[in-house]
Amino acid sequence: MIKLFQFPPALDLPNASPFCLKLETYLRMAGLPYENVYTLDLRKAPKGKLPYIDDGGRVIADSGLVIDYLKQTYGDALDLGMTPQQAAAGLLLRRVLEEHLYWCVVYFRWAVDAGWQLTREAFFGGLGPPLAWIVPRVARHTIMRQLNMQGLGRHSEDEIVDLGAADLDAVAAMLGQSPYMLGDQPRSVDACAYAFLANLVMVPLEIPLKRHARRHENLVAYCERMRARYWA
Ligand SMILES: N[C@@H](CCC(=O)N[C@@H](CS)C(=O)NCC(=O)O)C(=O)O
Repeated sequence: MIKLFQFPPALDLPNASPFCLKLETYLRMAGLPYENVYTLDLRKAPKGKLPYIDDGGRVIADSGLVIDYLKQTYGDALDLGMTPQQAAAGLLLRRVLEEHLYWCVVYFRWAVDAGWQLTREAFFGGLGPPLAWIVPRVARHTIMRQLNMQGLGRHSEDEIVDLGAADLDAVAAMLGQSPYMLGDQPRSVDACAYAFLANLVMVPLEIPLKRHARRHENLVAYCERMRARYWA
């Protein structure tokens, strides 16, 4: 059985890490049996990040590379018959969500004080002293450095709202009135879209981007549709 190493559930979602939620949603969409191994320990993660899997001794890290491996090993019924245009649109959507919108959300969760209070409680509230004093500080410091190195953390708060809002507007326009991101059928990219959108729309973290996402009724309905189908 596939072992899925990921953070424990938080923020009223199966996972407050969009990458972890993406991979678990994909496993459910593909109908692959798996078992969760919840951890906060990144030292054993092959690339120092979660999620990763152990499939009978084959350890693979990175949600996208894991999904590629799962498709090659167990088949790819979800994406069967996709046109090259659909495949390209799916890839572009993933890149926007994972490489850009993600950092906007990270900024409001970790760098802005109001978000940080809730993030600290949700992710580290279970730790006792002395870890409760050390781990959140170190984690926040690391993430602030990542934000700065990535570049997004150098913008002002208002600029980051506008940048993230533009991503959300584009995703909402792409979805339109379709039930799924690439049309009538759920595809593997929906695991990613659901994970990133639910981490805004469905969490009790009142950040400006959540308000913006919730103004798009089709995005809210999409999250509810995906949750009902794969997470009921
Ligand atoms: N490209 C990776 C990204 C995974 C990722 O960024 N995971 C974050 C949680 S959302 C993490 O483990 N961060 C810990 C750190 O960077 O120290 C994937 O698709 O799995």
